[in-house]
Amino acid sequence: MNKSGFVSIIGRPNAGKSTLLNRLVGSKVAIVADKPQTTRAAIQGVLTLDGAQIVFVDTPGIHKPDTTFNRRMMDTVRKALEDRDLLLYLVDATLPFQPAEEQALELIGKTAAPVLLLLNKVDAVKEKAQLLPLIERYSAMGRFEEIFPISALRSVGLEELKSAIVKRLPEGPQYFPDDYLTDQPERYLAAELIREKILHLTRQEVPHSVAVLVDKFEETPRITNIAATVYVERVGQKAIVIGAKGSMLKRVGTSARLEMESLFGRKIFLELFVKVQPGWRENPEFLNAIDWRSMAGLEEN
Ligand SMILES: Nc1nc2c(ncn2[C@@H]2O[C@H](COP(=O)(O)OP(=O)(O)OP(=O)(O)O)[C@@H](O)[C@H]2O)c(=O)[nH]1
Ligand SMILES: [Mg+2]
Repeated sequence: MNKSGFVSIIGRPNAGKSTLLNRLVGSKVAIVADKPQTTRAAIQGVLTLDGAQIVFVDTPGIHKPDTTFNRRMMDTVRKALEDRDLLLYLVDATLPFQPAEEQALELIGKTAAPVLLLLNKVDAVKEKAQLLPLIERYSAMGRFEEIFPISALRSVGLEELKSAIVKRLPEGPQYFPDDYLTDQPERYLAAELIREKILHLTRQEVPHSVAVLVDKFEETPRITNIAATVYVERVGQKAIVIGAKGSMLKRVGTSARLEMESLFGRKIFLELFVKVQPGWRENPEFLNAIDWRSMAGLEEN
């Protein structure tokens, strides 16, 4: 008998959802950064086990949207709550209960799927007793079937978690081949890796203002030629992303290229450009252009 199903990973920004997805599928499919709203689209990561296939869906952090772009992100989250076999609700357990968590909990209150609560980042919690008030607070809601303390970063508690997930999956076919890891095209992952490096190297308002579009993705027998444009919202941000004599853009390009070479298993030639696109977060055409699913005419799932 084979089991399979769709499992969405949800929670507040920065809880560690993308880190968890990468650990669960054993490969980097989603970018990770210590900045809220790193993930902007739903990303599938597929784990194929003996007799079971789990399609995880990583989602943007649940937040109060203030731009058209952020409203689209929240639409993505809402879609990822529909028709799921199971939801994983991730919380940063190094923090006391956050009032902002209420909005996120309200969303899952309206869904039908069973939910597991994952108290993440326990590697950074010195006194385990610190978890007790959180456990009490969340148990009292009566919405969670089970609570797992985990560390996505250090892969602690993930085997128990996988077993608990498989146990709850319905009987079903294997949807994807054994070696299938994600629904994202390499072209989109390349843009994401470039954005990740910028998130790591810049701060304050720059991360939110950055979008990356791959203009060329050309595979030749020896090398893949990639050209991408980094969009920012203001001239000052362009200066930051380029850096003195191009030093910042060079660091971004080199680290993105090295990671692409290791992930794609090929030599990469990467060219980066920086452009100012004022107000892109309110520009529907631009938002469609950075959303690979809408470009490919695909529905979100
Ligand atoms: N100490 C510790 N840090 C973690 C753990 N999991 C994730 N992090 C860190 O938390 C930060 C956010 O991780 P992400 O995986 O990007 O979080 P996210 O929930 O996907 O965030 P958004 O995409 O912005 O919603 C990164 O700096 C991670 O390294 C963990 O188990 N322990
Ligand atoms: Mg994320």
